[in-house]
Amino acid sequence: MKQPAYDLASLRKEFPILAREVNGKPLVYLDNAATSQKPLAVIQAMDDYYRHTNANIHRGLHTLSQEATDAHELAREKVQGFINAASSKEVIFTRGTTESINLVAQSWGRANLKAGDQVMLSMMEHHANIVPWQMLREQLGIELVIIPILANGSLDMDAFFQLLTPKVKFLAITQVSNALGTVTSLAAIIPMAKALGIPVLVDGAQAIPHQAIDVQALDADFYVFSAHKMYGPTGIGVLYGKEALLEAMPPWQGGGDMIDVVTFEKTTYAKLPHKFEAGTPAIADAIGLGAAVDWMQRVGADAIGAWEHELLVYATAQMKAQLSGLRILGEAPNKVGVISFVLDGAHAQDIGLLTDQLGVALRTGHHCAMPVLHHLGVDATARVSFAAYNTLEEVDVFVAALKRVREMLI
Ligand code: 7TS
Repeated sequence: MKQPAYDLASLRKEFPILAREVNGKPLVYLDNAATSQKPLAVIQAMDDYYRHTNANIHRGLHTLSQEATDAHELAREKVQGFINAASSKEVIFTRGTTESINLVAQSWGRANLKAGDQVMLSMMEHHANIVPWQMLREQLGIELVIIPILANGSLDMDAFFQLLTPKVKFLAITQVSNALGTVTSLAAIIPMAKALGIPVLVDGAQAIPHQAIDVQALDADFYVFSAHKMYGPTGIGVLYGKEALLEAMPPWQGGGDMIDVVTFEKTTYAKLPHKFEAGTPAIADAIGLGAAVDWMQRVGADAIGAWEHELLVYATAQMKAQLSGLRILGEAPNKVGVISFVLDGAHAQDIGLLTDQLGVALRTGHHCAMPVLHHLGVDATARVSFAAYNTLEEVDVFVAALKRVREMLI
């Protein structure tokens, strides 16, 4: 078995929460696709900000306000470098993936789509990349076309080519499915869409914790993600957009900070990126995101993904060898470290409750991806998802816990 490219034992010590016990057992945290744990570097950056720098930004001439503004904008530059955006103006801070997609749907969508236009999604989108487009359908009368999946959880590329007609005016697609772990073939999909002049939004929420991202190489028009799934804090995320598109889009929310001049007759708007950042932003959270970017770059995003792949291969093999009545949902050839599964005779909720008794944190339910689970014929699964700090020993504890669950329930 390969080892990670980094020192796993010392990396684990950077995460204080991993030292705690749950129900009298050492915590085995395998719910990383829901949210990852946070390293000291992130916790301390936010603590430092509140202890030494806290002030509102872009508003005061006083020293603290300027320092806070500088720290906030430095975080934006870190994100720009992390995803290789051409300019920091292309990095809009939002509350997370969900808010980023709603912003694009309501701003770009309302300005550019009309009744009968099609927005293309895939079968395995998170609800965050379905419901905003359904709301737009109610508002504008657009249509949604859905790229189906194959039995192994891969995208049906033949169907994609057939559905990609001139009626499609926008493509919003996930890079990685949170429910199945499938990595979609964006290198094939995006050029096809771009050849027809169709702008593409990539939901990177489940991709960015596991690999280096280059939005220019991808040629995504919009790329969205949340800090909390990549070792950063909750409450902040990113909308990357190509500058020309963002320039042409109307603001979404109005308020302070996003304006140039306000009179009761007319208001002019601030330049990018502030045009899309109404109100006092999540300053400490942006600084925490910047620290998470530094942390991931220090460890190496690709090194993290490579280790998670080892965990995926090991866990999949152990589960198949040791558990009868197991069905894994999603076995695409290109997967991240996510395993969604059902066990004959054991309800997902019972698996969740019983494994929690043994200190193992995993997720159960529909994972906010009801359409794809229904398509695969289940209402709920149990799901484990790996992060940089997980170990082979933790996989063993998890598989042993599942064996106990089987014995208790059947
Ligand atoms: N898109 C994908 C692919 C996701 O996995 C999630 C969250 C979101 C969007 C929404 O992100 P948010 O930060 O705005 O909430 N996925 C999950 C999950 O799999 N379990 O909990 C949240």
